[in-house]
Amino acid sequence: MTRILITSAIPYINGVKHLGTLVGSQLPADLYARFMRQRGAEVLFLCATDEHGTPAELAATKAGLAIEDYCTQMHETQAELSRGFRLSFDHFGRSSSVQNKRLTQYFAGVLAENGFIEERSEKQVYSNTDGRFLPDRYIEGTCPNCGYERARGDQCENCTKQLDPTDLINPRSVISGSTDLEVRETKHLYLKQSALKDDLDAWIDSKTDWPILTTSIAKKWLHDGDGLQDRGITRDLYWGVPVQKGEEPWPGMEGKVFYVWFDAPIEYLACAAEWSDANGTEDEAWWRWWRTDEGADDVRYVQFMGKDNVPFHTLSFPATIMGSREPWKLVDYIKSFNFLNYEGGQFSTSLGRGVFMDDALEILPSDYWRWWLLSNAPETSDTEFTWEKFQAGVNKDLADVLGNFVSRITKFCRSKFGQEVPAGGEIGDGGTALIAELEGRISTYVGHMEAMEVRKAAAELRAIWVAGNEFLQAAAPWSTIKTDVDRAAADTRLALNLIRVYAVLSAPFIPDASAAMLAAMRTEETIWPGDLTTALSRLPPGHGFDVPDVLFRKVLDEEREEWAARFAGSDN
Ligand code: B3M
Ligand code: ZN
Repeated sequence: MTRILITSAIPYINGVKHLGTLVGSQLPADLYARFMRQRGAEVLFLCATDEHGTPAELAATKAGLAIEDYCTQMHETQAELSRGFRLSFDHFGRSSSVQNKRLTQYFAGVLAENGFIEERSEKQVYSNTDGRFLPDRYIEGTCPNCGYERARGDQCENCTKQLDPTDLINPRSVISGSTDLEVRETKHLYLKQSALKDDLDAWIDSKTDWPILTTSIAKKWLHDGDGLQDRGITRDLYWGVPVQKGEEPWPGMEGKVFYVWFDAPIEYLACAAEWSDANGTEDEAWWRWWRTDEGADDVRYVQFMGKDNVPFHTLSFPATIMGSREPWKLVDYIKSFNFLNYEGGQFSTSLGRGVFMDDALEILPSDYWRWWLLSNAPETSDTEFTWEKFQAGVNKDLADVLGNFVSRITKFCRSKFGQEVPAGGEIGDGGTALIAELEGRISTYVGHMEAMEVRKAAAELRAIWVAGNEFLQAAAPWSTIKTDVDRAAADTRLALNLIRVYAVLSAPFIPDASAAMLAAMRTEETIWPGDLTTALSRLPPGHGFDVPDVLFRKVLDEEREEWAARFAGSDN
């Protein structure tokens, strides 16, 4: 059986995520996981909260909570929202787990043994006003690469360049805003990524099937400018994985922790360990997903992430894995996404601009969001959420096409034949043509889903729904019933069966509606339709059904206006 390991970038713990983050990793990862499970693959789908680093500390301080308590609360909040969006993780872990601590310290130890870690005395920004060092996000300034004025100490959000705090022009403290900063000497560990450059280069070159978005970002940081830089992997912070060499102390590194981007990807492994521990399996059972000498050589490992995370997943994390010189699995495919913008600008947490996961579920059920976001996923370029586009997409695709099909045929059958699949007649020319069209479309759909071409898959699924509507419109059993009852019965039977097939095909996109359709058809038969003629006769004459409640309601103009005003943010 095909085995697929799927990870979504792990969201920072600091606060509820907006829809852009959701569609950039967790949601498409879920789509793929659900689809692959349906196709009979053995899937392990992992995600977690990214709990270390300065964003977490800053948010906890703002919330007036101890960092440990803040993380526990926010993890539960994010887990609840994931359930709300029906994200089907096999495990939703925490990068602050003991498993991650152990593995992070373990990798640091092996990397050091192999000569890939170097101690360097370096200059760090120290804030006299705040009485502390200002690593990463504790400092902001102008990006030396692109001139963006709000670049953070660890990365420029605008051009994705990885930075060190001392690179920033006109730096200021995020805690106090102070510019009374000085550069002081402190000791840190560096991962010698440059020593692995040739390995990384050859590895990326071998990935000819990766999306251009992924490889172009990787190659840019490998070859542009000064090429691949060694990275500082420790910080002067309280919260994080304490620096140790495996289980041994690391002289000179007391009181320091690993940099969040060192331990966060290791959580992908740790999450598998957490999952396995939670299921009470043997200690190293998860190795069959992660160690190529323990069976993981036939696992296909796919990662999902936004483009700003690509450098860390194509360079830094693979450097950690390669530098261990141990048979841990490297990723096989990286599906990356551009950004989703909001009404002509960016989503903004600080300004409350845009729709966040909790708001979204408060105003509409998750399938509405899942469908719109996935069918508009920012694959080839940045895309934009606007309330008008959202309203149009939901109303047309979900209410007018799919919802209308289901309601029309079930209501018609109830009124003319009763609440059972009618007997009589045989598939006619219209039905035969429909089956031929659907066979082609379903195989195209499968191709797009396997290739993780999310928008194309959504467009094909929509076309599959449209074909059903068109068949029904042309067959018009409400007319033929007057002259040819068998014709009307056979066409109605086909259309009722199509509801079940639609439920199966659509489940990865809209799992709740899919379940409602199956329930209405009083069936649990969810096997992927092979031969379509057979699949479309699974509900035989006499099989009872219910007319479902409205599957999808329309978004009204007043609602659209109200929501647009409500989520415009404090600067508007
Ligand atoms: N938490 C960044 C982000 O959420 C980071 C991803 C880590 S993936 C190992 O965009
Ligand atoms: Zn920049």
